[in-house]
Amino acid sequence: MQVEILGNADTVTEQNGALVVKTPQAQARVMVYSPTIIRICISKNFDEADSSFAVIEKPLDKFTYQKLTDTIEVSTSALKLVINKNPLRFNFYTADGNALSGDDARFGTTWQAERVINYRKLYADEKFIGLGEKAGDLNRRGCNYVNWNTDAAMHTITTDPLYKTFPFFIGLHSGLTYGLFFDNTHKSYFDFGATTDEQMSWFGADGGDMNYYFFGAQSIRNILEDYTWLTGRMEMPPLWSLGYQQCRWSYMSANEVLAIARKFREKNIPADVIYCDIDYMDGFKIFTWNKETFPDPKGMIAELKAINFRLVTIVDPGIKIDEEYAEYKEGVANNYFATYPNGELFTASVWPGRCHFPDFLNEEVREWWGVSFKALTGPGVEGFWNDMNEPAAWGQNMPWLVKFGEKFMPEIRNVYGMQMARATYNGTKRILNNKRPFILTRAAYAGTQRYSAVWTGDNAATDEHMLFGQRLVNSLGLTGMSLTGVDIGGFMGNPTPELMVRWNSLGVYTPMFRNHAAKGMVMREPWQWGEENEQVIKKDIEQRYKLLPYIYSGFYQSAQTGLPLSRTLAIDYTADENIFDVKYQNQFLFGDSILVAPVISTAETVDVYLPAGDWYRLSSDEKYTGKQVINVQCPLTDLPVFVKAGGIIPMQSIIQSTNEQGDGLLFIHIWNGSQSNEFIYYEDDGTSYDYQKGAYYKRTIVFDPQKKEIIFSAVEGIYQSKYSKVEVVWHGFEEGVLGSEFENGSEIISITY
Ligand code: MIG
Repeated sequence: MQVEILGNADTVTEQNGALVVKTPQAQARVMVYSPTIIRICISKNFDEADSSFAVIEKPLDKFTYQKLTDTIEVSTSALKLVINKNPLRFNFYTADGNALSGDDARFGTTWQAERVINYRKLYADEKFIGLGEKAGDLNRRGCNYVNWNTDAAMHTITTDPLYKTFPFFIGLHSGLTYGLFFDNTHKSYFDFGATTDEQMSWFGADGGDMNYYFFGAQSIRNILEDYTWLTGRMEMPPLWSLGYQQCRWSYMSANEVLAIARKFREKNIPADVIYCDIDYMDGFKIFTWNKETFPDPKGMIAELKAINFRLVTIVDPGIKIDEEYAEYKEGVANNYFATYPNGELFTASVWPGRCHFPDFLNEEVREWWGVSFKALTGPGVEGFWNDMNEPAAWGQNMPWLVKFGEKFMPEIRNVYGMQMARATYNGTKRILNNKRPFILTRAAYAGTQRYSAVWTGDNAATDEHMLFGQRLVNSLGLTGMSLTGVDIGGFMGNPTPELMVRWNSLGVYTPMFRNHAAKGMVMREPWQWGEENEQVIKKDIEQRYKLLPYIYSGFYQSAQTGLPLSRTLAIDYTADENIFDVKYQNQFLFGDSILVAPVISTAETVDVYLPAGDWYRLSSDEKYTGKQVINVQCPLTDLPVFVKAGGIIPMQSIIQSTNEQGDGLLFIHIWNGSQSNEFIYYEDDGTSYDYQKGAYYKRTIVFDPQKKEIIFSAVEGIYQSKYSKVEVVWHGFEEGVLGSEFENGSEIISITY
């Protein structure tokens, strides 16, 4: 096999706003998307359609560059790209000349047959974070990864690849930050200096173009904002999806579903969601119900609604080969399924038996899939769980000649799940009229945040999986995915009661709080762990419900800026070496002000690293000084959770579900500190899209310790808050500061203390 190395620039021209540089091997196009985002696409045959599943923005029409003797320099207000012409290499600098990242001078971009690889300079102190759902440590330096969406059943904490593909990472060195998104759907590779004698890092793919976006903003927050500007942000999720979710493979009948839901209400354990896994269907045929065990879905869902439960049902992509089955007949008649190159339908076996697989890359197929959800929305389902969409079948390896439209499996696999989620989201959104659907998907590609939440697949009931899961959630947050979760309690195996309790307490601080277990595992509901544990689990779930005003505002922030709810400490404490220590790497900020230290179930005390600033333990208000390791008690009743000094956390009284009106009291908790702080409080009806037409309630709460003042800005938006009274709750202030209450009007309120 030949190696081709990108050679000398022959010509430099301008075409539709792009700078086009031709070499004997390929042409490179340089496009500027914003002052901090520059795209390079090196291709042997550039496709003028230039489509992307991930990117939703277009390049600028014009940008500034300068042709010099040996180089071309592209300049924006933030970045300088120096293009060496002979041979063609790309090097990025900040506008003031600090080297951010660039090609390895010897190799740069290369091809070996269809495989295209970019070799890059590696800095001695360079760290790498990102890639979403990937095994390993927070700092990915010295590791290598493959993106190839896989049904990773029985995976361990070192398994790679897993279910999803997010070819986006952030590099950190010399006090600088940059991001790189490789928008290529083929099987891809990332090597962060794993086996190059510290000489290079590299990434590439089995086919397609060397097509990447370089992000040069000088903070991780700004890089995430840019990345989610480019690939889109999540919409406001339905509020009910942020409550407690009870799942199992499977609640086997309508009676069982109802009995479980009723038991939550009898026991006064808050919950919002119950799931039907695959057994609700008739022979695993998607969009059907088992007539014996679920004889009256509409009646069942009406009963669930009457006690404020929502139902989420699973759908898999595989459509059973069955002449009596509408979706099979329609799919065959309209050529909606993946084929072999000779036109025969591709068949593989999965739960329903022999199946065909919808071509979700085809718009018409997505429309058809979307409309088919009427069988589920008709009886009242509002949440749709997309499983097995890597795509999975028994035996895993679908042949590479399977065809989707004009494209083949090697190019499609990594986006198949995302396109299924897209079809599910767009379809159900339309059918549900003005109601927000909840979509959950297992497979994903960059940009999936626009359509769906994700969970991390089949984990196991061990302490190590619990900690690993938190790392996955934190890392998914670095790729635009904010509404994420793991199977709490562990999918495979049975947790000890201690692990169940501990994991549930961490679930309170997981963006999606869902308890799930595999078939054959012991029952997992909160009351299965003995009376005493039940009370602890209940109290933790209640804590989740108290925090919902804070959590919902946090998702508003995700929807506005792309900042995730669960944030690795690397986002805000990038320069602090200690946060990368494997001992502390699982710690995270949950929203702006809460720091959580995950801890195994058997520990009675744990070392926690508190970054710079002052911190209070949430459960006791005990105060600590940061930039040091503290050792704290961590009984199962008290996960180590801290609040940043100056933290502002809106909370509500306990409710049993988000459908309840509550007592109308909004508590604004404030922890004293020397630094001023602000919090954007956001509220809307939680279920409709009216917020997009102004029906929201938003105000900025400012804590100003210099002026000893707390200011609630005037309210923006026309939504009437469901809280009629606001009460400030003071933590760490001098004795004598009393509770301050006011009617929740829309004017500015200032409270001095
Ligand atoms: O082959 O639907 O990850 O959450 O319970 C297993 C049954 C199929 C895998 C999912 C899991 C789900 C299970 N599914």
